[in-house]
Amino acid sequence: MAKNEELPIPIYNNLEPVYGDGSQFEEAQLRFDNLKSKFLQVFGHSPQLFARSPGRVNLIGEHIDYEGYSVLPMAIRQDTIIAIRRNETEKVLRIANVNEKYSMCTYPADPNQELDLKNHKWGHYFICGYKGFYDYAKLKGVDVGQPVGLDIVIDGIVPTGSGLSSSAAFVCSSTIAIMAAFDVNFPKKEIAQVACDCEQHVGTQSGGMDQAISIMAKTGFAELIDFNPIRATDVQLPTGGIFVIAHSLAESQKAVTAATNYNNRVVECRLASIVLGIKLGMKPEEAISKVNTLSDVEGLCISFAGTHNSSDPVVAVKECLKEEPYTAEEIEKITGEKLTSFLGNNAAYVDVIKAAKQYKLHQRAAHVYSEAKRVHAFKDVVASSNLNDEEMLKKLGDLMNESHHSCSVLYECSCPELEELVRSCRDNGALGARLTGAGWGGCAVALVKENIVPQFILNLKESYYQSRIDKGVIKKNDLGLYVFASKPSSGAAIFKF
Ligand code: NG1
Repeated sequence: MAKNEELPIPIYNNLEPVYGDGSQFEEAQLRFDNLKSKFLQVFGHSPQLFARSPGRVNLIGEHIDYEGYSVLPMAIRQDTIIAIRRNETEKVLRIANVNEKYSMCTYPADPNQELDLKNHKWGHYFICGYKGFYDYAKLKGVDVGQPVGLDIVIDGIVPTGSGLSSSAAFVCSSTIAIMAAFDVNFPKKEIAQVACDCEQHVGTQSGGMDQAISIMAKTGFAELIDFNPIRATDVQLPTGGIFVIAHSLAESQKAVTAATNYNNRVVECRLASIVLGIKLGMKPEEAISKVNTLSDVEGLCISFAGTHNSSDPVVAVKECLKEEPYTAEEIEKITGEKLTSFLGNNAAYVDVIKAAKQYKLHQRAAHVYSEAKRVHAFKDVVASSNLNDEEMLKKLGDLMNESHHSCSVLYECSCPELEELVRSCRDNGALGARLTGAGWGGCAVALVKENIVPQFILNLKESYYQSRIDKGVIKKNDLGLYVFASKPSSGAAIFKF
């Protein structure tokens, strides 16, 4: 049987395979009906087809996908649905949204257009998929003819700025919808890579986790996602534990803060890996041209650790990178080259260099290597035959707590609200809790024993949310949108009714 990642995106003629036959099905039915009416109302004709892709919660492995390391997320039921139709008469892309908050965006039907990143618009995420589709069709030698107009309506229910990957759900569903509108389909692993690469048009130098899980998820399983090439391995979680997702209510504006937060960390990791390479024997020119990520120099770090009777790359980090932050000048002295000269060909990196005052190479590298280990430890616990479910859950919770500590202290991607929320989850009986996704706001994920989930959520409402309801930050009736239990859901799909 072909592996999941080798298969094309499934095409269904009814909602059941994705949404089951319970209340989720009814909710989906309503959304699809509504989307169809909106499409008819805005464009005066019916959509050709629909595509959907889910958000995700990352269970462990934060900020390491772009360093080439495996991560362990699961898809959530919240998704983005797109209705699409080719429009041969008008050569424009008209992108509407069922949510009135987002007014219609129009773009030329030109796959070579550049996105205006200084003027961020919600429709940009669709254009990422549009550009990605044309680039990939060209690469594969698939003739899709001259660009035509597209009419699109979007319905996204993955909360934005929450670390649950609303952006990837949007980009993946866009990419798939466009492919389906042109009657082409590719293996899931290729689409995941295309969606990952093309999301970079919006300015973040993201890794491939979100797109990979959104495309390849399977109901009932978390997935261990490996990169280069992208692969997904099913991970069956132990029974008796449930993941509860809770929003800190601090919005994480990843695209807007990229230069000081997300992309800054990508650059710090790149610099850490180059400096490690040089300190461990590489020539500066060689390190600059060959080393891109911390995984590229892991072998050198492990060899070094071996001389200290260890196999832990963090030993090399401790020995070779000072704890005090580096200035640009200090790094340039080691590399013998200006940062702008070897990072200058990437506009996002240039923005980082302009904004950064110092670079915390030691801390970022220590986080990445230790977090990469925790992912494997998590997978090994789940696969272990010597532990009962109770013992497994306890160990998984401990790993999640360690991951949070590392994100917070070494990677500095937490924020006061997330710290309070994670503490509150633990105080209310979670076996483990951590920030999830990019951080700097957004959600926490807590591992909770199944039999206490309702009480846990009630207590969390009292301890974390009530004061925010009182201050008018959220409405009491909307609480279900901000804190909910989640089971592993299915991945991307196309619907032709
Ligand atoms: P979110 O939480 O969706 O912003 C981002 C990146 C991931 C990964 C995590 C941190 C995108 C689309 N996704 O996720 O690739 O690096 O941060 O682990 O930028």
